[in-house]
Amino acid sequence: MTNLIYILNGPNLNLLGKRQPEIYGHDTLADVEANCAVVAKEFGLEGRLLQSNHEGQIIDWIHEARENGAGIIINPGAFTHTSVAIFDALNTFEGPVLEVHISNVHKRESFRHHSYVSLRAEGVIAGFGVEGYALAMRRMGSLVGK
Ligand code: CA2
Repeated sequence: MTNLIYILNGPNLNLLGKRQPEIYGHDTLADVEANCAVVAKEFGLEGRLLQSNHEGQIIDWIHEARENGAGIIINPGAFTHTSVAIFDALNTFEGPVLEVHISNVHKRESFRHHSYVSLRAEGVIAGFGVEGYALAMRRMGSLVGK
């Protein structure tokens, strides 16, 4: 049984901590990875954080997770609101899926209120800043950890 949790991030999230700190905060994806690693260890899990600006790459990683992932934490970025392809890929994954948004998407433009991924996710965290990732990892510990 694998203990690997994929932490997938979509377009523009490579800029985390570098642009628009008023919306997305000052922490970088490297900080997110470090915070998740601490929580993952508590539960005997390992996190693998990945980011891509390309939809197909994210789908390929979801397929990879089908082979060796125990769970997926995903912030699909803007693909959240547009991608039936990511939704379809997540539906081929058998473990738990948790959706994270740094900002409170429900307080923002109406086009951010709908998520294809939420139709698949066991849980959704939005508006908790980057802390949402570590909270999702804690929940993953309850769902699949030791
Ligand atoms: O709140 C979130 O986490 C989002 O998934 C972020 C997406 C947005 O399209 C979603 O509606 C909500 C945008 C990611 C942009 O990431 C940046 C990070 C830092 C600076 C600029 C962009």
